[in-house]
Amino acid sequence: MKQAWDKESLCQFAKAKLSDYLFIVVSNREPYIHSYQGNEIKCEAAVGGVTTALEPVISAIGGIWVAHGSGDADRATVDSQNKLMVPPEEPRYALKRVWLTEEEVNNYYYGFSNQALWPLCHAVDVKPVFDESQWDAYKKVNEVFAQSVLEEVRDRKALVFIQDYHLALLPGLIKRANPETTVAQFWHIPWPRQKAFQICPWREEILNGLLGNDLLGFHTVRHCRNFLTTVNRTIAESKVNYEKAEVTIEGKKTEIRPFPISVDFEQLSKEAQSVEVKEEIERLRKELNLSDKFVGVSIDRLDYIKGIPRRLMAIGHFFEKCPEYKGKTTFIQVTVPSRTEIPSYRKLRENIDALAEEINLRHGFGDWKPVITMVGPVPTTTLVALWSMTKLCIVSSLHDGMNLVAKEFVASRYDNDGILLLSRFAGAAKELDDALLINPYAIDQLAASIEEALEMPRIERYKRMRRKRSIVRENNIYKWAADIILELVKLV
Ligand code: ADQ
Repeated sequence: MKQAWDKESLCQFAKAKLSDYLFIVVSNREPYIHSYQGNEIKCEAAVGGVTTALEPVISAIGGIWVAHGSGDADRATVDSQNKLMVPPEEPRYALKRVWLTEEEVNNYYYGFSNQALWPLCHAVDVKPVFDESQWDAYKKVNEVFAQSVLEEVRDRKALVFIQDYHLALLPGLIKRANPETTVAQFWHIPWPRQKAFQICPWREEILNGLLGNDLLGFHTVRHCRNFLTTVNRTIAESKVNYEKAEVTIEGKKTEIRPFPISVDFEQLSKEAQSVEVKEEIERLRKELNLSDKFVGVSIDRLDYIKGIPRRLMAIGHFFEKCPEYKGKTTFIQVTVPSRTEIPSYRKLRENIDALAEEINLRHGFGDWKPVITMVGPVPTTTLVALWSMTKLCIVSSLHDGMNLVAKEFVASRYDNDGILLLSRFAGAAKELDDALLINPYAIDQLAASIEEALEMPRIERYKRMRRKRSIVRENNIYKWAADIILELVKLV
């Protein structure tokens, strides 16, 4: 078996390749957030793919992570340059905070980023809102980030690695001010088809911002191609080379590459075998009154791209079509609320609650509920317990850049059992084609796939899960970071 990348090998590799450079990571969200709890200050670490992959790198070589300081005690914990050393238990790199007013956050984050760019990049029911003052705030905030980065770079050899769609103008701003700096960005959401992107009134500014990058990464080849076509048809002076996947404007080149993000496979697989997870499974079975019932699980950030209402409708159809499963199968839907300031997100929550209630009223009896909903952030032990105890995990996004839940579920199943129902429209479907691939819009077909999953012979389940596990084991989160570094060092 090929040796997979791990934290240790990634750190060694980063040290060997990047030590001569000032390494700067930029993201909207900070890796550590400080908040008051009474008179005490509490520090919380952000969990997620990006911190898992980039914190070992930046800790190994040192550097600066620039992010929006959003905690109420963030200002109280930085020095006069808005910096503090982190991780708190073993300080290795500087977190530099950028300050934004409440109005800027409303217009740049909840506004342009999440009501214009987010729906623009996802082919879903919600359409983008293009508001001039939100766009102005987006430009201003990108400039604030640029200034913070440029203060650090000055005349040093620097590599700047930007995260996501909140900062589309930042690469252009850095490159124009300091052409010697190497700039890369990873776009965590899909890039839409050219025709869909054309409705954006500021499409040229956004593309020119992104073309400030030397390297621009997406999850899939399809997103890369969509981006190349969008540039080709929008920016008259661009030269697009599809074969090499690069764009040139006035001699400045941007490479476009797929880097499918992933999870810490070994860590999740190990955690799934822990005593804590076994105890958590027992607790959940007792508390949720599951005894030996088949369990289906879905875990999502509460977002309209995740296709939760249609999934619940399919579960309702499934019980109508297969009444023999009544009393024997329970679906657990875990959602963590997000962007609750945006009306479409609030409405979604109400819609989900009403659908779950309706299914329970229609099909439930005695103390058996067909659907159990859990709302709020849940500890990893509970998530891993849910993935470990379930017969099937349903990921039915209408459109999703990657979807980490699909890979987390696979990583948790060290027993090689369990079935993944995975939307064809999630980036993860490209790698995990041994899942039962579904069309999340076809509610009857999704109901039929649930039945197929529950009836699937054990040997077939094992075969499919083993293949998926070998893919996620190899293409893990450390490989994601190593592949980006490898590409970056070719450019410097
Ligand atoms: P998201 O849209 O947030 O990410 P996803 O990739 O599914 O989507 O990641 C969500 C993360 O939140 C997972 O790690 C999951 O375990 C966690 N989570 C979900 N519910 C939770 C709960 N109740 N409690 C605690 N944790 C919970 C965006 C893109 C994706 C892309 C990622 C990474 O939309 O397509 O995969 O970035 O690039």
